[in-house]
Amino acid sequence: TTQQPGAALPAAAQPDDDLRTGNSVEALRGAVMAKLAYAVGKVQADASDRDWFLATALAVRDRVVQGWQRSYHTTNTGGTKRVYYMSLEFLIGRLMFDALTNLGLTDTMREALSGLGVDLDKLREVEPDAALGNGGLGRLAACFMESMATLAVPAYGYGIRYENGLFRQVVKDGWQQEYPENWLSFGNPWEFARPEIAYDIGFGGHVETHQVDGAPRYEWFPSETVEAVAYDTPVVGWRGHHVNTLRLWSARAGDPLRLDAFNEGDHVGAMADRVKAEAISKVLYPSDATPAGQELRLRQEYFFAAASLQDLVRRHLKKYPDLSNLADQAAIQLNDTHPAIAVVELMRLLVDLHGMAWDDAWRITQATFGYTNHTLLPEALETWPVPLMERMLPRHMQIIYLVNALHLDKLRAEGHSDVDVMRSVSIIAEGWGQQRVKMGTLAFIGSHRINGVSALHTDLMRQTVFRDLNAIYPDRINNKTNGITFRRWLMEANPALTAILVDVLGKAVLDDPSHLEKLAQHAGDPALQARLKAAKRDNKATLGGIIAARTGIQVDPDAMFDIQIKRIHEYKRQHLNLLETIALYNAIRAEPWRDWAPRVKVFAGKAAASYHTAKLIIKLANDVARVVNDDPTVRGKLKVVFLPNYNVSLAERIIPAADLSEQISTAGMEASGTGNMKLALNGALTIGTLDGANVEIKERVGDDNIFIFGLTAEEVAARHRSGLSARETIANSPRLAEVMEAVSSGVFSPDDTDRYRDFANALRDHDHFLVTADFDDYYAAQRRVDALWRDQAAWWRASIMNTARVGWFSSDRTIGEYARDIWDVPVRAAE
Ligand code: F58
Repeated sequence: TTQQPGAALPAAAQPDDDLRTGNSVEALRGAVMAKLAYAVGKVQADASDRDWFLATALAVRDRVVQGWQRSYHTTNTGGTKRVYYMSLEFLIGRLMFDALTNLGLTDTMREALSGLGVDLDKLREVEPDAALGNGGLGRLAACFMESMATLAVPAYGYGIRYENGLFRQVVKDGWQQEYPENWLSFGNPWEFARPEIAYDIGFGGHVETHQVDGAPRYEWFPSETVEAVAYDTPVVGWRGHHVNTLRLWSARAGDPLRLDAFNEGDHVGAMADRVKAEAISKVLYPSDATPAGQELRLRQEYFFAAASLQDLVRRHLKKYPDLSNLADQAAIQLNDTHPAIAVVELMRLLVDLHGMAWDDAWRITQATFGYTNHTLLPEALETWPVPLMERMLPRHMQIIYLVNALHLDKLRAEGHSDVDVMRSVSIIAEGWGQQRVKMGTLAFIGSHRINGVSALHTDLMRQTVFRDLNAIYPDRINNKTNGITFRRWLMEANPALTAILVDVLGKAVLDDPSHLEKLAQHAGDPALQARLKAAKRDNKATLGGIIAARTGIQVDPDAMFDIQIKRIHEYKRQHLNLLETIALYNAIRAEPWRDWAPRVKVFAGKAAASYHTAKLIIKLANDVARVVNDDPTVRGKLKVVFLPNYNVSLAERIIPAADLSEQISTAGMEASGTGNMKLALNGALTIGTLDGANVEIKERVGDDNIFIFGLTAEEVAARHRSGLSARETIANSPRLAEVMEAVSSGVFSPDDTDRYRDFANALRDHDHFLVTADFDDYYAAQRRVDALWRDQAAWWRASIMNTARVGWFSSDRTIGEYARDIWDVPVRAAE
């Protein structure tokens, strides 16, 4: 059809503010049409889904901005303390349904668009998934941002606006390949560029000392400066009461072009400085396999820490004459050690730039910072070579030495002398052939509170990595068990379940998840069970469609969906699951007539690009899938799927379709886990080890409603000390021996029979992650899962108990605890 020019333009009858803020079907429809015409520049007849998405997002954004400005005003005039959540990762995913849900506009918008012949759920799928994070740590930051807005905690998230988020995973012949994910290529309707908010960030150069009033003053003369430019994204909380800001920094070269060089014909060289400067915000987590990669990572850390501190100091000084009351006005939370250099930068700002006395500056710094630890794995604890620090941040290195010297002097004065203790609490590590700065120790010393992310993890922090520091400062370490935002992980991801919950429990459950507990009374109700089962079956059918589209594999929505979704890592033990899958496959083939509980095993997750074993595990999953899925004897009983390119949006589809949640890390290694919470909330039963937050999930859902197996953290530690051999374990388990032999000899890799030889031998020789030690117990637990599945009434009873009992894992509860115990800020009372 041909469209009359102008015919698609929005009705002039609509008053302007109605187009901006009106929430009726007509107002929203008019608003989207106006955006399509005037912001996107398209007529309806030519508009693609992407154009409609942009127009819709911009119309929704207008409605967010109102509350944003109100919140800004209230915070500014109220003189309330602000929270600054500093994180190198914000795994926010798609944002349209966050805004619609929290503003209560989803249904109205759906109706408004349908009047234009546009399907909101189709638009949902064209929004790029902002993958500005690797996994749990980044997603936690995103959930926290939403909960801080919900609880009206005045907060800024500070991070980096990576041009390329986490890579897009393509699986070719079973092998992972990485492709760049340019989420910004079609524009980002949620952000506001703030080119006027820009700070100079220095690198390199030298330090000069001069005397001021008889005392030395230090001045850093960087040899290079990069500009940090702000981009703001509003984060709207539940029911739209409060809106906070996620401020992400983009790197910009001071001078975009060396015009002299360009005019002399050196077109590429003329831009070299710019390329180097702007590399800082090019990619999330540059590979640290090379020195250049490590250096870039440290540049990212300092870049965003320094920009954020300049920003918050400027905000403070707009209101107060000096920085002496900074700690009363600002709480800065360090999301892991990645922003820990901020401790040193704040000292530099206070002492070198604002002339504050060292001791006062240190007191303020400590009172301002809190530090969250997310891992105890030694290989994941950040340390930086002193020579690199000295070259890149010479003044910071001096400050670190002084902080360390004063810290160790104070301990000596208090009577500490043990060399091992002094070595462990020193910020500088000797050895490995070179000195390194331990960022965890720096963050600990520079903070008034240090927290772990589950009860077990916090205990292990006290016993292992921070044992000596904890003995000296026993009040600093505290626990803050992670949580998830129920708006995204229940209401947006699983509208069918949400509708049932509202029906049974009343609308109040949307505001206060403690109402979920009442569901337990109905756990045995056959009618409720039937409704939930039907809703889950629909979710499984939808996921089945995605599986078929992406992999060509057909799955049966009536089979048990057994799900392991997370980064691929040996400590998370996807290979334990695969070995069990093979054992089950063998068992079914041996006795195909038995009444096996039909299962679909779904794996999804990305491996770090340079992590060879993790990539081999992906290949093994695909190899096992091919053999199992092609075998007619197990047809209808077992399917194996590796679903490529796991991300937040895919998680939103998988989680509501899960029956069984695999949380099978080596005990003591998974700090908390948060996928475990999302899956349990959506009614999946957990099979898991006593690790991370699984322990607390078990305490809440009850032993009958969870499948626990394997060594405890203590037993794992004892095993590691004893050095028990895996060969013996394998020899004692005929089932495991058979599986190991099959993998090792190439049963699943007939095209390359040596493919898994070394991998199998590594399990036989070291098995650091105790896959073999836990195998038999895991297999037995899986057979208990089968037995329960065969009793569907009992299964659904347990499923309901999971949903009913995990309300505590709301990130609103977690943020409430941070606000009370670490930040000392009030939160908005529940409705
Ligand atoms: C995760 N850490 C923990 N790190 O593994 C998980 O148990 C916990 O639930 C979660 O944090 C939230 O507390 C995590 O995701 C990373 O992604 C690192 C980021 C920096 C590069 C190496 C991975």
